[in-house]
Amino acid sequence: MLNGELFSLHYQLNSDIKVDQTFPISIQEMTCFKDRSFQRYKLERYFDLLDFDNNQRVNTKDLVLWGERAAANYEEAGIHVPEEKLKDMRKKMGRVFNCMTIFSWAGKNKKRFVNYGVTTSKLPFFKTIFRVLLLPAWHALDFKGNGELSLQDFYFVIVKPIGLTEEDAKIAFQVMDEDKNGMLSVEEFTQGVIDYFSDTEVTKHAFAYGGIKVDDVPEKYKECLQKSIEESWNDDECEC
Ligand SMILES: [Ca+2]
Ligand SMILES: [Ca+2]
Repeated sequence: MLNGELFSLHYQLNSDIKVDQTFPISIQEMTCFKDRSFQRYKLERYFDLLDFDNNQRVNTKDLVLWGERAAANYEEAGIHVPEEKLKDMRKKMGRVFNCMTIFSWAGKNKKRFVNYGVTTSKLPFFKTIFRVLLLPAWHALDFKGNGELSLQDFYFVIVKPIGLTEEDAKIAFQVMDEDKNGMLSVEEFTQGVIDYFSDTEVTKHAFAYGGIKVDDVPEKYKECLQKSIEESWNDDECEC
């Protein structure tokens, strides 16, 4: 039965109800030997995007700079960001980063950052904890105080500050706007970010930080990624 593919478990709850359930668990998943090369690629890419000052480490400075760039984008568009909001952002972004990286320990270099990301993503309750930690960052960057982001807000706040384009913003927004109402809720945003960090296979949230070049990803995932792009980033499973 354990042949490296899927296996089925047939069991009977009682004499009247028969359940035939297929568990989509591969041997790799059961034994924790998942191929994490695509997840590692995404984490390395994120590290490079976040290392604003290009000093091969990420720390609170980078994160605060993210918020300051976001505020500057609003100012440039004629939308004033009050000084209190900026102060609040600096405080919250610093705290968020310290919590997420054990006071910048995990951001000391790319290798450590990636290993830390992979290891923590395997922990129980990772998604719940990550979601809780992301909330203050969301509020810190919600300069307009709307509680949700339009495509333009998303571009100003998340995408442009990390050096990506409007096209990247459209791609990322499309894959994260789950209910297609043209606005990004905190739930949609946090789910996209969490999946970007933790999914080991190609899912639509691999594009949560914009377009990914097929040439850049590990060989095994190129075909899946190409398929996902051609099919407008749907989330159907793809055998890699
Ligand atoms: Ca840096
Ligand atoms: Ca939405």
